[in-house]
This record gives sequence, C-alpha cells and structure tokens, in this order.
Amino acid sequence: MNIPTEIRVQAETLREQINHHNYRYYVLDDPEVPDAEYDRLFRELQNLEEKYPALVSHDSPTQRVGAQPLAAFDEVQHVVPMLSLGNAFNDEDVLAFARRVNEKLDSEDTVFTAEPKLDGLAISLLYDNGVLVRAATRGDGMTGENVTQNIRTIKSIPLHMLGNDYPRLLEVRGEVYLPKAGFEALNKRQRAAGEKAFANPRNAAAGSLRQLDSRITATRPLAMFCYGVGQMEGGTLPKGHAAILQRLKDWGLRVCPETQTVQGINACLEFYRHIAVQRDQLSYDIDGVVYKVDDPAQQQILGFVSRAPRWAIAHKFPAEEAITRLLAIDVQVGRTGALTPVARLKPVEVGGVTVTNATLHNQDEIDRMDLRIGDTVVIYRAGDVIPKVASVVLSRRPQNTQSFRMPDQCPECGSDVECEDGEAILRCSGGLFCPAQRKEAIKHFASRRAMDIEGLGDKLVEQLVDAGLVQTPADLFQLKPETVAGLERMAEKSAANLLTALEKSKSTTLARFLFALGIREVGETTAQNLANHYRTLDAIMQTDEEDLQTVSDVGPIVAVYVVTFFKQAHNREVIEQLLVQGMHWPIIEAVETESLPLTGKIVVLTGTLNSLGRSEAKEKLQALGAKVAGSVSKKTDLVIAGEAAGSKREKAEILGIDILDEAGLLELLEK
Ligand code: D41
Repeated sequence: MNIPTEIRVQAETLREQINHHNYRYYVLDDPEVPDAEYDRLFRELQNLEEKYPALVSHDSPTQRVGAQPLAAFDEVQHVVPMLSLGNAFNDEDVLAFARRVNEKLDSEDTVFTAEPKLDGLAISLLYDNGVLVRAATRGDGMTGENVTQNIRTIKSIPLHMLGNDYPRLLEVRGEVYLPKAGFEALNKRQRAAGEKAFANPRNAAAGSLRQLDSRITATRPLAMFCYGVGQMEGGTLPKGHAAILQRLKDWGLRVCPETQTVQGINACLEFYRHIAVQRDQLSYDIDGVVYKVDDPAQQQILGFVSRAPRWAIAHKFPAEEAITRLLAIDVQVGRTGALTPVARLKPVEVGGVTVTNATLHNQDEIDRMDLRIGDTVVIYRAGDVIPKVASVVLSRRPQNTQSFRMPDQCPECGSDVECEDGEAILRCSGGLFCPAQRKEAIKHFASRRAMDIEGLGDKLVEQLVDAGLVQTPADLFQLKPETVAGLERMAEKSAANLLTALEKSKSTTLARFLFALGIREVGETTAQNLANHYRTLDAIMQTDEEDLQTVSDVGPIVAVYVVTFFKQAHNREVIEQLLVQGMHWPIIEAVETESLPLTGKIVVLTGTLNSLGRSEAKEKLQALGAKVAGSVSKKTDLVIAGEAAGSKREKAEILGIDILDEAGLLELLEK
C-alpha cells in the first residue's frame, strides 16, 4: 500500500512525542502531561499503524507488547567482558580499598562516584545508530544470553536513543530490576492465580527476564538503571564516570537519581550511611552501594584483577537472607476473620534485626514449598517489610518433620472456617463473636487514623478484651477509672489519661467514624467519599447497593460490604451505643452544585472507552455534578455507550433514554 506522506509525518511526529513523554516520565521522573494525554497519543499511533501496517517500525513505541515465544535463548559473546565487582562488608574493607587506590594513584583525595547498588540483573544493551538491536544478560561475564525480545518490553528502556550526537555503536550496561511495588503486585497476582510467589524482587526480575515468551515479560513491570558503557565505535564520551552517566541520561537512558560524585573515601562512607537511612523509602531494592573512581585515566592506571576492576567496589548492606529452623506454624485471625499461617522461628538475625516470626500467606504457599515443621528455611527480609519464609532447604530436612494443615475451626473461637469462592483466603465465620476479630476491630477503631485514642495500644486492647471488660468499641466509653487502673501495668495516672483520650475522641468527623467501623474494603478514601456524598450517617445506613455505586470509588463489591454491614443488628446496636455515648461530628454542608451541567442527572457508563479509563470517566462526570450508576433503570437520564456495549445499551434504547457514544462523551466533558 502506498502511504501518503502526511500520514508518515503524522506517525513520526506521534512517535517523537511519545518518546519525549516516555523520557520525561521514566528518565527524568518529571512527566509533562497527564497519563490520559499520553494514552491518547499512544492510541492514535496504534490506530494509524493498524490502518497502515507498513508504517510499523521496529523501534516504534507500540512494539513493546512481546513477540512469538522462543525455543531457547541464543548465546551472546561480550566483546568487552562484563566485569564483576569486589565486595566490602564493613568500613574497614572500604578503607583498605581506598588505601590501595590512593597508593597506586599517589593521591590523597580521589574523586569517586557513588551509586546505590541495585539488586537485579546486569544487562547489556547494544545500540546501533541509536536503535536498540540487542540486549543480553551478563552470564559469566564473557558469554550471556540474548534477551532482546524481553528487554524490548521494558518501557523505561528506549528503543531509540534521543538526540543525534550518540556514537554509531554503543553498548550500555546497567541493572534490570523490579520495583518494590511491582514485586508486591506481581506476587499478589501469582498467588491469586495459584502460581508460585517469588522469594524476592531479584528472583522475580530474573524469572521475568528468563521467560521464553516475551508476552509474559511484558506483563511484568520491570525497570532499568544504567551504570556504564562497554563497547563503543564511532563516537566519543565525556571524561569522567559521572559525566558519562549524565550523557547517557541525555540520550534517554535511565540513571539512578541518587548517584553522587564525592571527594575522598570518608564522603563515600557518608553516602553509604545516607543511603542506608533512605533505603526503605526508595522505590527499588538495593543491597549496598558502589564506589567508582570517577576519572577514566585513573581507572586505566588501576586496571583490574581477576575480572574485577581495582577502581570500583561494592559496599554491601548486611545480608537480608538467613537460614533458621521452623519451630511451629500458628494461625492468626485478622480483623475481617482472615486466617493467616505464621511461622514461628528459631530467632535469627536478618539484615541487623532479630526475626522470630514470618508470614506464610496461605496453605497453597505452604504446599508449594512443601514446608514442614522442623524444616530448615531461608528467611527473607527487605527493609521494614514483614519477614517471610522464602524457601525450604530440602537437603537439610531432618528425620521427623511434620506437615501442616489449616484448621477447619477457628483457633480463637471454634467457629467454622469458610473458604471464599475463588480466593485462597480462609475466614472464621464467628464475626464479632470471635475474640480475635473483636480485638482487631477495637484496635482498628482506636488507631491513629480512625478514632485516634491515644494510649489505647494493641496490648491494652488485648488485656481489656481478655479480662471481659470490653466486647465492642462502644464498651470502651463505659470504662471506669478504677477498673482500668486495676489492670496489670496500668497506673492511676495512665488510666486517667486513657479516659481523657476516650472523651476527646468522641469529637470526630463522619469520615473517621465510618473508617473506624472497619467495614470491609472501606479505607480512609472511601469513607471520606461516602461522608461527602451522603453527609449523614442515617443516609448511609439507609441507602442501597445501587445508589452506593454512584459514589466515587465504590463498586459493586464494596457496595455489598457496606449494605451488609449496616444490615446486621449487632453493628447497628454498637453504632447506636456509640452515639448514645456522645460520639459526634460537625454537620457536612451541601456543596453548591446547582450551576454544574449534570447536577442531579443519573448517568450509566457501559462498553469500552478508548480515550480514557472508566473510573476516570466516572470522576469527570461526577465533577460535572452527575451521579454515575451501575445499571440502567427508569431513573437513568443518560447512558454513555462505548465500544461493544451490550445489554445496558439495549435496555436504554427500550426505555428511550438518551445515549451518547465516546465522541459525544468527550464533547460533553469539553463543556
Ligand atoms: O547497581 C548495580 N548493581 C551495579 C552493578 C552498579 N551500580 N555498578 C556496577 N558497576 C560495575 C562495574 C564497575 C564493573 C562496571 C555493577 C556491576 N559492575 C556489576 N553488576 C553485576 C556484576 C557487576
């Protein structure tokens, strides 16, 4: 097909725009336009390429979805070997490294560039005339595997470098990793699908890159930071490691923003401590920092020993994995009755903290690891997250291990345990009859973001429930100073303080109160949305599922939870008592909405929208004053029918309700 010039220009312009926004988003971490605008450009390019398949270029930003599965990975010979890094485990090791460097360079204050050490996989990217032509794993440093198809799915890796001053041939090296959030999300997905969860982000990144089917890799939110160059032909690089990194960044490659150039080894150690403090807040896992002599002439003088440069060293954090013995598996009952197996461990130090418990998630997870009580296990702990059992050391399994089954009865109250459809979660059916759920409900009620009852910590709640003094949140407000003071480790003064705090907590907001009730899936945001929408507790207690779904953030599942909660007599009773005790909040004024174009109109969204997401559309309609409902009825004023709209559209036609297509919606939102 002959493609008109203006179409070619249009596609090229779109690609440039998309690449530019990718760069702003991934490399500079400073997006210029909202996601919706990016999505719009992307879809426009996709549509063009669909219409004119000959337009599709190998480096088009649309070509990241994965390709046909491979039978095996090809081998790649690294022209410039990928060196390894020497390790330092303490300040002394680092100082010894600095002495060697300074001696050989005959300098006192060498300039170093210090980088966080990503815990991922070392990867080489080869750019030929700016186009990504090959990506390979490090392998043994000499020979790696060709993972080009997989690497192409990583959005933060440019398929085409930016600018025009890049070398004719350039090999960029760096670390591919899975951000912490991506790791958690991936494991959640894996578990929901009955698949094995990954022990840590590094394994997850490795597993994702080792996929022969790149369409699977495309679903894994991998990312990359670049930290050096290998092969280069037909070009020059600036003098100095930090300057090279800056140049890579200009060419569209992602570089770790924490990287710093410092003078002298003490400044390196300072960097280490600074990063150690930041570690938990970083969006990616690191296992230490790397110091590199910045000046390439000095690097040359230092050279390397047995495949590791003498001009660089990794200063590692204490290990995050350790081996210990699984002593027992206990079952914990959470606020919503969910049963979680918890590993009791022989105390072991992991990353500088003594660990005695670790989470096991569910029975499936235990079965998949073939975990038995008495086993030797690997414990993994990253930053401040809950430690977990990563794997079993089968070769160290003793003779008399015992397998484990989740109980049929709640270990706290003896009620039957129920299994929710399609979920691996077991739940105690005892509700607030179950002391464990009662305790958790009261802890949640008292917590800082709920009623914020100062001095009412977890331990005290447990004491109060165990002593039979408190059954429900409302009972808290009936406590007498003498009873509280009579509890173990409770002095008169702290008892008086608690009562003052309880009194103070009575003055609250409707949103906090709703959140404090602990309705399933009603977090702070949903509670706030419910409060804004209904303005009174009565209105919320009387509403139905259909109406609830007109609230921003509330879907059919949450709507059921809310209605079910308020239907239950014991919940209504507790609420009643709390109000009698004097719990109160300011009246929420109605917002002036009369001037909005869709005020009072009930709108239903159906079918697929191309230019914006459904929740986005819902929010925008609500901003215009509309109530967005889930199903079509006589009360409906308007139906927005996207692509492939089905029965809802038909019903609207039968009822004679106004119908708008996507273009009509966009026009409406423009107003
Ligand atoms: O972040 C890392 N994991 C990292 C790894 C880094 N920031 N810098 C590195 N620099 C090198 C040299 C100095 C040899 C170019 C490295 C690695 N190597 C490396 N990664 C895996 C093996 C070696």
